[in-house]
Amino acid sequence: MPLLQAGPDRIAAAARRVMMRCDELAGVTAAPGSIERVYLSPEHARVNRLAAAWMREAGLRSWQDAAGNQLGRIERTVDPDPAAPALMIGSHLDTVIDAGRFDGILGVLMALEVVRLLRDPGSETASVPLPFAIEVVAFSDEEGTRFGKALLGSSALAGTWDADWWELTDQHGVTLRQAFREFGLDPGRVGEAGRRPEQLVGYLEAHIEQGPELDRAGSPLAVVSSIASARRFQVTVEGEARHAGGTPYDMRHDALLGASEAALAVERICAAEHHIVGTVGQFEAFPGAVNVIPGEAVFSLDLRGELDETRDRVWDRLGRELDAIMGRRGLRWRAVEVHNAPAVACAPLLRDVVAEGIAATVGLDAPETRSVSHAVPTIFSRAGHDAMAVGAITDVGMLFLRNPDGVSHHPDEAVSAADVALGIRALTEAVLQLAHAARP
Ligand code: HGY
Ligand code: MN
Ligand code: MN
Repeated sequence: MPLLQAGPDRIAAAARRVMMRCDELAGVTAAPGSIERVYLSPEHARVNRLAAAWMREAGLRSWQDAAGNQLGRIERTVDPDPAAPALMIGSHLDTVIDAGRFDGILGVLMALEVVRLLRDPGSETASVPLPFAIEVVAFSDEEGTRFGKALLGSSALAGTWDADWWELTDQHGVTLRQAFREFGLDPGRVGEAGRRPEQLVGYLEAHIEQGPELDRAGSPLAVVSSIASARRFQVTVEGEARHAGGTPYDMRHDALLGASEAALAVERICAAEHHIVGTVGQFEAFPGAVNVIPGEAVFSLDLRGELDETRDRVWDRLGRELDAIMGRRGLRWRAVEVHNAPAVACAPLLRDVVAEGIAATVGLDAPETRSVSHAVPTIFSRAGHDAMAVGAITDVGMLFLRNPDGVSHHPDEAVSAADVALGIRALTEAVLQLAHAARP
């Protein structure tokens, strides 16, 4: 029995507001004509101010934490207590370069609409007692675009910040420590962003699917089962720079060709595995002169898998393959790991309430004998999310929305207002189902 009492017009208006705000946030960019908003940038500060204003307008108390995450909170209606544990709902506001306007942003804005619906004095929903506080979170760096290490904002909130990260540098050589200070944050106080498990009831994140499964299945929504484990490396190949004209092939140690063979080996080896993907997204050759054989090549490797073990086995296999390639070409190679996030399973209770929310929204009647979770589309997320970091301290659950053609990390990223309306209804219903299950 759905707990959310809100007419279709109310939900449609909420979806329109979300779509309008996605467009507004898309205009906050370091690169006019495209979307680029990285950690600790002026654009980050601007969207935090916007998010804070929207949080306050929705009735939340709002603050920026010691890692630059923007948060808002409403207290529980049952025995209000500012120290009461909170259900956290949100996603991230940072982007990749030349990004789409929904990755992360949609989840933050949908969370705000959930709170508006829960507090809507006109609706029956406001009468459902809330046994936990609700916090909306806009994480500040999920992508890792600026410093290479992803999930910095959510890692700070999870209390898993690593002091080694302070020396990470961006493309201009600015360290994370310097960028913190320039943004107005104190590196020595980043620990204050950390939350303890007992402060949280759980974490829910709505996100566009960054793949084509829902579109192919004709389903608007899905519950996420688990989130892929990820490792990121920077691989350097060293050969010998020589004259492009005078050097015969039997004397060449061309780093670019070795790295190119390695990139093709990544595709060949990962494609032969189940649920493993490897991507070379950055590739540079040095000295980068048209008439010099590249003496060095550097490329990124983004390696993901459903299980840590299979992902690590493939990494070992790739290492042996690179040894063979570089040995044959008289090259040397090394890899520096810049990111490592273990696979995270979504919690059964949160999977169930998200499934209940979807079922109530799309009208799925689960057979009595089986939990509704079995009747609702369920997806393993190959994309990484802040939920991976937050999973270190609390249960996590995710709701996916259909993304036509599955395009993401690209300006053509899309979601329909109709699916956003369904997503808002499902997410709100999930929160109400959780409140109902948690009632004293
Ligand atoms: O890379 C990812 O999977 C996420 O979009 N940051
Ligand atoms: Mn994202
Ligand atoms: Mn992303």
